[in-house]
Amino acid sequence: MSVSAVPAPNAATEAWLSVAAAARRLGVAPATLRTWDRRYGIGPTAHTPGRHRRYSPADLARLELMQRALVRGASPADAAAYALSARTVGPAAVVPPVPARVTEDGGASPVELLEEGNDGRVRVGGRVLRLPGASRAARGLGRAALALDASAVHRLLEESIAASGVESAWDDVVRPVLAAVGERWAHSGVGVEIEHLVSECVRPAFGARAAALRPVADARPVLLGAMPDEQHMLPLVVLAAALAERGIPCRALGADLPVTALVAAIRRTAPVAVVLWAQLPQVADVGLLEALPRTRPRFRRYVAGPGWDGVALPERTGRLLSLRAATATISDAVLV
Ligand code: B12
Repeated sequence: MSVSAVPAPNAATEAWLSVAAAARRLGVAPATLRTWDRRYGIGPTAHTPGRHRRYSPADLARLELMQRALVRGASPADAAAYALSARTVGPAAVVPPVPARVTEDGGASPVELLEEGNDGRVRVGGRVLRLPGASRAARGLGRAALALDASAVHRLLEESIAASGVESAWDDVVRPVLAAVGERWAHSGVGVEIEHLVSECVRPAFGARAAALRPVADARPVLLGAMPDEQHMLPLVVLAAALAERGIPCRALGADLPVTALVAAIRRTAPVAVVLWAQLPQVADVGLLEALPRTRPRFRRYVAGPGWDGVALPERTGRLLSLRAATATISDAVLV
């Protein structure tokens, strides 16, 4: 049990809100508040002198707890039960631990399917993300992303990585959300801020995992970089973490890597392998691959990312098609 600073009701000093005002405050539709009230009994608890039911500060605090639990992946029924179980004592409320469901993918409960429209969408305050067939953890991450709740996004990422490892956290939780955010942008032109916020959380979460692991002593590193003019590089951060889980050291050189910097890094680190990411087709430049220096001992050359689709690759250049395939291929090549 943990104690939080949820404000106790103070009818004398704080305004009681109508459904519409409470909905605005919480960033949800008024219909959602009415549904929560009807279905889970989490609504206004008292009447004002007029006949309309209004939300007190304590009611709002309870709904905020419910939202927090939803963002962490709890079903609406569990989230409401959790919020209703919080006791208000004096100036602070005593709340039980948030029911997190980050590690399991038991499928949605009937109640949750009903709440989410049975169409694989998650909704926050009128914003919608399509996540058909996604895990419960991915839906929680989707909600946190839509709410622009960076600390919840970060916590969910850390919990997913700790619970199921880098590969599952990426493939089953993060990747579906990124793809859905990208789709939303492609169809509506909105949500770039969500893309940025999730990216800014993914980088440190997976980076911290890599930094926490000790590589095999004296192993030659794998160099990871995104092609010049390529800003997309999250899959490389994740690959570095997945390789770190196998003791393989990496030097992640980030986005938009100039050729001269790549060549300098190859000469200085004598890598065992080089991986070049192209998300966009226009940056997938075969000429750059051919211009890489020859070294002794040699390094293996790989390309990855959808930008290389359909590109005829030069000899002795491998194509990595997924995180798991990349981890396995590089591990096999390096740990011989
Ligand atoms: C996050 C993001 C950004 C971030 C990048 C942050 C960062 N530090 O990486 C920012 C905001 C910078 C950005 C910018 C832009 N973006 Co952007 N972005 C994305 C988003 C949402 C995720 C990118 C990502 O990490 N994908 C990785 C995974 C999630 O993609 P995936 O398709 O599931 O993965 C496939 C493979 O890559 C492979 N795979 C998956 N993971 C891994 C891991 C490894 C190691 C390997 C080997 C393989 C592998 O398996 C999948 C099956 O093929 C995508 C949407 C999307 N679907 O990818 C758009 C997307 C890539 N962006 C797009 C665009 C157009 C842009 C911009 C031009 C415009 C804009 N939105 O501002 C700029 C480009 C800037 C530039 N010059 O590079 C388009 C690209 C369309 C195209 N094919 O040309 C996309 C597809 C959005 C869309 N639906 O239209 N973006």
